[in-house]
Amino acid sequence: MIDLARMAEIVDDAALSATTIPQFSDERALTVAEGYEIQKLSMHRRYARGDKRIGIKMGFTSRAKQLQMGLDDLIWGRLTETMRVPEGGTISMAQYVHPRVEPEIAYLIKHRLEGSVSALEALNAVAGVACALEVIDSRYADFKFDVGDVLADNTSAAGFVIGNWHAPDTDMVNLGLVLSINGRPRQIGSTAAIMGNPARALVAAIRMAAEVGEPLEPGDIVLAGAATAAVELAVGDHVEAQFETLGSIGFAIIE
Ligand code: OOG
Ligand code: MG
Repeated sequence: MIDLARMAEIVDDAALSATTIPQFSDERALTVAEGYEIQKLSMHRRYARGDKRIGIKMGFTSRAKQLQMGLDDLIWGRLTETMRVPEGGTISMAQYVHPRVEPEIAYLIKHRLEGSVSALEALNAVAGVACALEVIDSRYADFKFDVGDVLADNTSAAGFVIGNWHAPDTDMVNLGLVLSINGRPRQIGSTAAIMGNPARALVAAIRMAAEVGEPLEPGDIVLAGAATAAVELAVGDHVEAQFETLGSIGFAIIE
């Protein structure tokens, strides 16, 4: 059996070269702990190349995503500087395998927070809230994985766009949103799809990051997880998401 460091190298190489790999679970299912350990080791390889962790992302926080992917464990992954895509910018298909986009909510952390906190305490530690789009790109063939696989693959994290920051007391519980591609609405939903209230995803993020000794720090970004199913992207697509109160964001895909 290959060791966790070797698996970290395999997922890291796949992400770097935008190529697919077979699921580790084809051989033997990884435990959740092993999945997170491989994720950590693979992210350390990225940091060694000069990339920097700038926050975390939550996954499977909505029923829509759980149903689409057939998994219902709450998961988290690390966001890095090179994943950030400017609002209104472009991404190059050459850097991805089979990217998808999903509408999310972002929080900007104001003070360090650790452990078990209430939603109110969590929101009091936030400097701003924004609408966001996440680009996910599983390194596994056919975008298929089990929970250990997806944790090892940094929960498919591949890019994200953040809209303008709004005041932290902006009501985020039930904001309507529309995700359109080339002007055609493809997903319609509400921020309430994220655990009934996206602040719950923030609470979970604070707890899970602290559990591994990487508590959220001032300036960190937290993505609360997709409110709808993810939509496949193709070269030439113009993606636009409109969120009630928070505004619109978008990007385009070039070759
Ligand atoms: C895993 C990542 C899930 C979300 O927002 O639920 C996620 C995947 O679906 O590939 O980012
Ligand atoms: Mg996501």
